[in-house]
Order: sequence, then structure tokens, then C-alpha cells
Amino acid sequence: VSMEAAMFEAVRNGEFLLHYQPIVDAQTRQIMGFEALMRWMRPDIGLVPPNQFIPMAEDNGLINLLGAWALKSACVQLKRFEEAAGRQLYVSVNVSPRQFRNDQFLGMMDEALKLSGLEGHQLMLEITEGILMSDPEHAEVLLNKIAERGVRIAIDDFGTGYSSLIYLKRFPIAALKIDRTFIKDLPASVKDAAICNVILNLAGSLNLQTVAEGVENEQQLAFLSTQGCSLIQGFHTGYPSLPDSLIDILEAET
Ligand code: G
Ligand code: G
Ligand code: MN
Ligand code: NA
Repeated sequence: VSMEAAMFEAVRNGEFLLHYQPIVDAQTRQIMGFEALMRWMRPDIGLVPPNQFIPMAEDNGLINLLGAWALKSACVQLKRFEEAAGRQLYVSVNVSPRQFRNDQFLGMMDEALKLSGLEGHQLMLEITEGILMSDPEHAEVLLNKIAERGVRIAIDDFGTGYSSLIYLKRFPIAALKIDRTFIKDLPASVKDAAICNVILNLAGSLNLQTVAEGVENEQQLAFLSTQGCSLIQGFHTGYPSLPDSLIDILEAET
């Protein structure tokens, strides 16, 4: 069978799942939230990473169904994380271009909030620069409606797309996620250090949160934390994991 046929079958069979990667405060290192990351558990094959099936789901339209499932599951799961932690957390969910263009997206998001009981600000949506620049008129209308609910918008892979600053002025953006290509050679790389500093200063001036992606060691964390980065995500502070192991970690906090 083709991968496409297998994918439709897989939705029916419940073969998709979400891993959650901790996002921690750069100063205190306390878990503040999680990014939901989709995986496909194929019988006889094993775990398939998203870069091997998201592009296809984007092409065949299945991303709308998968994305709706992911958003609702992630919101409901966050409630369980909060119960374990005994405090408020947030969840960050990736939204693909085709989902963003779908006219049922907003209604679906409202359902996810209602179903889970999350407050708007506890949900963050990760979109890429390309989504904003390909149809700015649509983006403006939709983002304003999303922002009315208190839901926060993060620019994913910041600095790797169109790198236009226009959208920071035009749209209600809450956070920048610094792409890991700028993080991986920190702090030794003078260029990467300069780029990170510019992003962090820009974000500070515009009152945007910053999330550094792909932080893999203490030196990177120390640099970012000193330079004012608010949140850290990466293997150094937590791998993408199944909910049960994260519940154990949250329950063990005091
Ligand atoms: O988890 P991993 O690093 O393999 O993810 C690779 C990419 O797949 C991420 O950059 C992310 O943008 C994308 N991705 C992961 N989960 C989802 C999802 O639920 N929806 C969409 N649209 N993209 C996702
Ligand atoms: O595209 P997006 O930035 O949403 O995806 C995040 C991806 O980065 C996930 O697939 C996740 O598995 C991966 N990732 C998360 N932390 C690290 C890290 O510290 N190092 C590397 N190499 N990849 C990471
Ligand atoms: Mn992301
Ligand atoms: Na990213």
C-alpha cells in the first residue's frame, strides 16, 4: 500500500500519538509548558517522525483532521499535566499552512478550549513566517480573532524564513522561537551569538517572549539565560516524551 493509503488507515486505527517536550524558565528551570510533537506509530515499522508524514498530510489534506486531533488532545492533556503539577502550565501546538487557511480552524480551536477548559492564554500556536507572508490579509483577520481569545501566537523557526519584520508590527505576535540553527554553535560562534542577541533585544523591546530551541548543553543555556532569553527548550532540559513520564516528573516537583 502507498504511504498515503496507510496514513488514512492509520487515522482510523489511532496510530498517531503526541510526545510532549518540556519548555522551561531560563532562570528557574521550572517547567512552564510543553510543545506537542506528533509521531506515527506504524505497526511493524515503528515510530515515524513528523518530517516523514506531515508534508504528505499537508498535500492530501489529512493535516486538517490530524491537526484538529492534535490540538484537542494537547489541550486535554495539559489539564492532566496541571493536575499533576498543582499549578498552571501552557501547551504549544504547531499549526501548518493548510490548517491556517482552513475556514474551520477558529471554530475547531474554540472547541478545543471549551472541551478542555483551558484559558486562552494557556494555548500557544506555533506558525512559521511563511504562513504570515503568503496571505497577510487572511492572517491579519484570523490572528486578531485568535488573539481576542487570549490564545498566543509564536513564530516557529524564527530567523529562517522570510525574515521580514513587517509582521511583528502588523500582527499580534506573543513569542519568537529561535531556531536551533542559531543555537547549536553557541556560545563559541561569534555570528550566532550576535544573531541571538539581536533577536533577544528585539523581542525585549517589543515585549515578546523568547523560546530558544534545540538547547543541548549547559553552556548554551547559560549564555541564553544571561542574554535575557525567557524560555528554554531542548534535549538539555527535556526530551520529547510520553505523558506518563512527564506526569511522574511533575508529581515529583515540590
Ligand atoms: O519532533 P520533530 O523535531 O521531529 O518535529 C519535526 C517538525 O515537525 C517540527 O519542526 C514541527 O514543526 C513539525 N511538527 C511536529 N508535530 C506537528 C504537528 O502536530 N503539526 C504540524 N503541523 N507540524 C508538526
Ligand atoms: O520544527 P519545530 O521547531 O517545531 O520542531 C522541534 C523539533 O526539534 C522536534 O522535532 C524535536 O524533536 C527537535 N528537538 C527538540 N529539542 C532538540 C534538541 O535539543 N536538539 C535537536 N537536535 N533537536 C531537538
Ligand atoms: Mn514547533
Ligand atoms: Na522550530
